[in-house]
Amino acid sequence: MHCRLVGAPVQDGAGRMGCDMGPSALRAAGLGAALSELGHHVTDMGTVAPALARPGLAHGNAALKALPEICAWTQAIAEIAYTASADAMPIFLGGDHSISAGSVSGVARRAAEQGRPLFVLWLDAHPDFHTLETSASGNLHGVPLAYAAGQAGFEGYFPELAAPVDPTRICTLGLRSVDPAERCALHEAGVSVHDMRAIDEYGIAPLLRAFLERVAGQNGMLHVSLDVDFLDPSIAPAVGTTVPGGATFREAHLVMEMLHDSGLVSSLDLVELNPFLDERGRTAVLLVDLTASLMGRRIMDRPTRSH
Ligand code: 4U7
Ligand code: MN
Ligand code: MN
Ligand code: MN
Repeated sequence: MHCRLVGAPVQDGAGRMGCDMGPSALRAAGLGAALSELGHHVTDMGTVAPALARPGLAHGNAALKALPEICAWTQAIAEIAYTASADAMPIFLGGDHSISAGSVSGVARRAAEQGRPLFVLWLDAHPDFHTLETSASGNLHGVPLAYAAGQAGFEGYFPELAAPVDPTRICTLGLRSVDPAERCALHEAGVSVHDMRAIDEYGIAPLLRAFLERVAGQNGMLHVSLDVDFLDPSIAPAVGTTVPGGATFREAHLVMEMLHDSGLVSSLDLVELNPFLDERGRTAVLLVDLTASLMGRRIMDRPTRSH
């Protein structure tokens, strides 16, 4: 596989500073080498340069922070996502989760052009399904999934979507912090929601397997968006929005291993890593190891594998 690393050092979408160091930490933790060792061809495309922010872009929701800046980043990241996905699997190194407004919309444009449905797996404690109107914190890392899914209210601010993702092709896994407006919007849009309670009750594997069967059945492409806070804070402290009760080390690796075996993943975000909050790089190393599992590292070969 040809992987293209894209650095997206955005921090203005999060409530705390430090996510701009995420791409550097992931590189320092050995992401490129881990992929090469698995036999992949790796191209590091460097760092996205944001378009110039449009001055005077104001919104009725006065809580919104850095709206012109995030709109400009979204434009630039969507462009590179579209280009990078032409001949390779892009891996977006965040940056806070607002970068996914660009990565998802860019790969969605590519999928639409290829006539294939795009599915999105959102691994996160939060659904990030706020609109510009409903965000109370004003932190724009809380809106990217709603934007990419074509929810109303982004027009005139965020770039126009070439191809909105059908909300019924989105699956969120690991939720444990959902605001009332998001709960309502997710339900109305028909997003598949598996919260931590569902994971506890049924196990993570059957929930993911059902989604992957749906993607495979429709010959879909699959974008995976991994927010650090999907993971339990005890194993992944380097994130500004910790929520207790997240995925365990083995649950997270199992998700990645199953994704690898599915052969369906066509693009990936690694987001919300805040190296300023890390403990000697352990969260960055965990993200590299999870990516390695997604890209084919395995404990033992599986004799039952049929393809
Ligand atoms: B992340 C929140 F209120 N919903 O809007 C908000 F709980 O990318 C959190 O998933 C958003 O980390 C978290 O600020 C965004 C809050
Ligand atoms: Mn998120
Ligand atoms: Mn989150
Ligand atoms: Mn977060």
